[in-house]
Amino acid sequence: MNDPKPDPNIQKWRTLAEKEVKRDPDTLVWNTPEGIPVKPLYTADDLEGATHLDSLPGFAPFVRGPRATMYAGRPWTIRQYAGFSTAEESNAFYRKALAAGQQGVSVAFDLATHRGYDSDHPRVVGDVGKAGVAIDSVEDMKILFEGIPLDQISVSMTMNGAVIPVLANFIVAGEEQGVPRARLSGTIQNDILKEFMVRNTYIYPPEPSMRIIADIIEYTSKEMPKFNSISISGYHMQEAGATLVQELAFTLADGREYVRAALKKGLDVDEFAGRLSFFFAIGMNFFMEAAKLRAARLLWTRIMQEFEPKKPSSLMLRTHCQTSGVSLQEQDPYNNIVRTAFEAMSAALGGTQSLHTNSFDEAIALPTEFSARIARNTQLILQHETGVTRVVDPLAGSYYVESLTKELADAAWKLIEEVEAMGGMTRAVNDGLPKRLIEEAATRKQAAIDRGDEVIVGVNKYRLETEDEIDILDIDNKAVREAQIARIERTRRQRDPKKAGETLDRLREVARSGQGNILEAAVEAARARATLGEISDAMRDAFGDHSAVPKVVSKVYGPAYEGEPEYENLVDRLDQFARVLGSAPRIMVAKLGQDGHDRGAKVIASAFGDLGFEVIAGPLFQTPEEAADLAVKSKVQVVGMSSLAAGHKTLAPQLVEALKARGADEVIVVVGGVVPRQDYQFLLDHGVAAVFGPGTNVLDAARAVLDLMEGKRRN
Ligand code: 3CP
Repeated sequence: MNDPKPDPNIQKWRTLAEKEVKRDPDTLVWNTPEGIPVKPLYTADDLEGATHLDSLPGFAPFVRGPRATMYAGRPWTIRQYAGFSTAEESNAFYRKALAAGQQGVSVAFDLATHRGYDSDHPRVVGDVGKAGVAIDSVEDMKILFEGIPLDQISVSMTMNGAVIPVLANFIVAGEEQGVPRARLSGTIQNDILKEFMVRNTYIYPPEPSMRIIADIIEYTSKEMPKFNSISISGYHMQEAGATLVQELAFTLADGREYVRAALKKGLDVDEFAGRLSFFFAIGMNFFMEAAKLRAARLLWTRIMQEFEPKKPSSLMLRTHCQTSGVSLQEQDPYNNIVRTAFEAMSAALGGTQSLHTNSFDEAIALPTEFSARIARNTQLILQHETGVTRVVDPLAGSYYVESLTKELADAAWKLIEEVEAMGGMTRAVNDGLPKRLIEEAATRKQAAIDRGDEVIVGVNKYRLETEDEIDILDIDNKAVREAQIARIERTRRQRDPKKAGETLDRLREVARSGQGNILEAAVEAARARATLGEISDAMRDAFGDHSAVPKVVSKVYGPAYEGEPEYENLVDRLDQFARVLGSAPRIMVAKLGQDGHDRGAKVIASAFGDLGFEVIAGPLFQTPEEAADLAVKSKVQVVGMSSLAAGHKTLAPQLVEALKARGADEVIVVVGGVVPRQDYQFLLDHGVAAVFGPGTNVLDAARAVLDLMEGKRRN
């Protein structure tokens, strides 16, 4: 052996590096959106001060994974999130997927169900069956799981607003399938704080919402020992634009808040802590995402130690992950298969317990059978062909990844302490701090993409001249709605109305008085065939509805563009047009229907405001008529409707008609968001002036809106 002796002299490396790139190697440092400088080289020196290094998997602080053998003993669960319009269709999809290798079920509900409305409610005409399955009562829930043995297959349900009726329906459906609740396994999302921050499918105000969560934790810890009572989610924060540090910090701070709420109910920490679970997004920053999961486990142990649990499992963070939805692009969509595969690998290297891989067409519509198969196979190939499951935590000991783990943990801890100083997450959410920080990060990211600082292949670089059309799934929501209404009517006809009424009265009383368990009362109502809407309304009577005042951040997009001629020219043009008009051009950004995904709307509102528009941010969940009223009252020239949940073909024409009916034909309607190209002509034929699909550069959109306004003024 005469290998040269390693020489770790970093100064020598710097000299050589400088010679190679002909500039100071410090210029190669990449400042990530997290504020973490990523250097071109990491060495043992970077591990100084890291206290987490020598732990073993299965032992606190679980940096290397919650189980001793991890995937060598049992690979992560392949759990694809899906729901298609009706219970029948979704059931058929789950059964096929399970037969083809999927290992757990994960239900996506439609937005009407999320917000506690039955399918026959007039506010949800455009939403029923669109972005998931419509569930109105136990009858739907039973069909959803027909032939799926609920004592063997674990079921995850993404539900937060209408969490009580959905869980109650699930419990009763299990019972009527012959599976007592003690044998039901799975997870309910049940994470309301992030709804107030980013996802917006809340129903009730924060305080009663927190009580609902505590009641669910209490009920499941006593009655359903195999069921995870909550899935504390950072996923939606990253989707809304959060940095990984923000995602990490706010999620863990949310978790701490839920623990406190359960303790306040008088529960012992060891009764419920082992059944708290987490949910993170995995984006394209490959190593940092894997490090994030390691840091999350470290910090959760640190947080849980405060509560002095006796069981080691109470300190253990177990998580589901989903590959990033926002990283998917409409342009050149097959690239999304590659993106998802890298993200899935990163989740596996980070040690996730369960994983959803997105389908390549999900930037545009619900997955087709074809795209869903590729997404599932991405995980099967990872598990069976790549060998990543053979070794626990293979990234351990990497100077870079260990250093990232520490840096992420330190930065997130700082933010967690900031939240703590404010009095905890409920207070911070009420104050609006997390929402504001996330929206600023989202706007900054959009500016970086629009400027081309952040490259997205096929979108702002290497763009195709012509795009092939891909087959997408289009849902006839009228037929779904009619079928659902027929079933609700049948259920109401066949039930004992006295019994249904009495159980609802009892639920209302439990909600109002603060005495008793809400879920327990709702199970009785579900058993008596009270519908999801009726159960939600009984609680609405007691708690009221939450409505948020929309706020828009400013001076983030503009400063990122300062001095760029493209930006300055547009500002000048708008300024000149404002002089012609006698005031700044006015645009209303409208969110219609039950779709609460407002990142796009907020970023547009913020950027347009910086450019010189006067922006009216419409509240969430408006009907087309309500939006038209506000547009007329606010004397806007343009309404920009943002649609991310496939309601555009119903809601945009209704908005155009509602404006006409108010004599406001001159108001220009544009639509932005997740709109498949196949739908553009339909919208244009129905009075929409322009459509801005996914990946639209914000400056291009602003220029187009200005062109439309100038054109209108000339005619
Ligand atoms: C695991 N087990 C093992 C090993 N690993 N046993 C021996 N050796 C091993 N190496 C055991 C576990 O202890 C457990 O048993 C069982 O195997 C299952 O493992 P698990 O790790 O608990 O996995 P799973 O049941 O899949 O649960 C994963 C978590 C759960 C805990 C994360 O909460 C979950 O499934 N979450 C999914 C959430 C989800 O799908 N959300 C969808 C969001 P015991 O239970 O007996 O201990 S979709 C939202 C999309 C965006 C939107 O909102 O619109």
